[in-house]
Amino acid sequence: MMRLSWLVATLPLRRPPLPPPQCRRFVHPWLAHQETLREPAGPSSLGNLPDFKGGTRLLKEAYKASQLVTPNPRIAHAKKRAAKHATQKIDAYAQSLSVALREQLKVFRSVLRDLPPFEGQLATLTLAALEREGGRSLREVENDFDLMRRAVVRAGKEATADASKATSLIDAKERMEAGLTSVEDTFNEHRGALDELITTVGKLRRLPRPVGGEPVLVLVGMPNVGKSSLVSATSTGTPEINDYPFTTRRLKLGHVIGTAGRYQVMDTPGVLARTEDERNPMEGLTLAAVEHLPSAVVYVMDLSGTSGKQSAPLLQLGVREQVRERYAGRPWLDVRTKADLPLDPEVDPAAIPAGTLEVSVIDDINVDVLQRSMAQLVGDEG
Ligand SMILES: Nc1nc2c(ncn2[C@@H]2O[C@H](COP(=O)(O)OP(=O)(O)OP(=O)(O)O)[C@@H](O)[C@H]2O)c(=O)[nH]1
Ligand SMILES: [Mg+2]
Repeated sequence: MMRLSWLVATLPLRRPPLPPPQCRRFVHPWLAHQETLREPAGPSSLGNLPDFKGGTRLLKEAYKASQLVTPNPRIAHAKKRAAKHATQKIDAYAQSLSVALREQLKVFRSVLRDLPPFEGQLATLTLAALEREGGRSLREVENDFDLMRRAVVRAGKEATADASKATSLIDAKERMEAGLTSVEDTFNEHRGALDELITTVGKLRRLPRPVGGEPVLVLVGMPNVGKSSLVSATSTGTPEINDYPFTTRRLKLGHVIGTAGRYQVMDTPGVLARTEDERNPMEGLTLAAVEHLPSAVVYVMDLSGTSGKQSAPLLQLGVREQVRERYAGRPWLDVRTKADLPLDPEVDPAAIPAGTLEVSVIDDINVDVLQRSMAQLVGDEG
């Protein structure tokens, strides 16, 4: 009989099953509190925005719908049967287009209306920012889209009225073909409106939506102070970095998978020294992220005086006070970046907030300490 020890020795080595990944929840008191307060997941999400069908597909579907219409054998009179067939075919074609357009717009509007607070603001502010940058407002885009649908319906009605006047079988066929062409031409004439709405929907669908349940560290600071450089040095994020202000114009997410948990790092557009009601939509995005997400703030300052006039060190310290006051009690970390450069003589060292971490991504000063501090901020001792 085969001995058991021999059998065990000849079995292929099998790894013991891996323990389930440790997904420890974040524990910072404020964040934990937020977690208990968290609203149930919103009824809709930007990810639910309908995948708008393009013009070519809609035309194909309309053509198929019109092909399904057959002459009614119960109409005995051949000329009348042909005229009726022509009107019904045109009607099916135009209806297919107009119903598809109406339904797409309806779902789009209802998803936008029911977004949870952060996504709602994200959508609104992004659209407002796009408009400020020379784009058209969503209302204008929607209006054009609606005009397109109405024009298609009108063209369909005119063509069916015309087809109903057919005087012979050949005439009915000709009027039917002319009618279908007229609806198609009208659709194509306004097709830009559909394309524009599809582009807008695409932009909204691609907006960064933080993974639910994972804390977010939002980097806040004035323009050009080095926020994106820190996101890039500490997370999977690969934001654009440039030596001029307002490089970052939208929210961007990076991820960190620590030894005991995961969190997200959010890069943001710079905020300027001004009152809340003067803020533009780009700054609104930054503050909406802090406001609505289970977020901790990493306030980034460049006190070397090399970030440009708009981000003079004293202004940065002032904005810090303003933001800190607005989000009192929020987990908070002060970071002085570009620590490879000397302090601006304008800055009184005593005015630098206690506990500020000095970091340089250029000389690799304290980047590892920053990573640990960020992990601790969200409760992951990393
Ligand atoms: N000397 C030095 N320069 C740095 C450091 N970190 C960033 N910079 C430079 O500062 C400039 C701005 O960096 P960004 O990371 O784009 O700054 P930002 O705050 O994201 O800028 P905006 O997106 O425009 O608000 C770039 O030229 C960086 O190379 C640093 O530690 N030391
Ligand atoms: Mg940036």
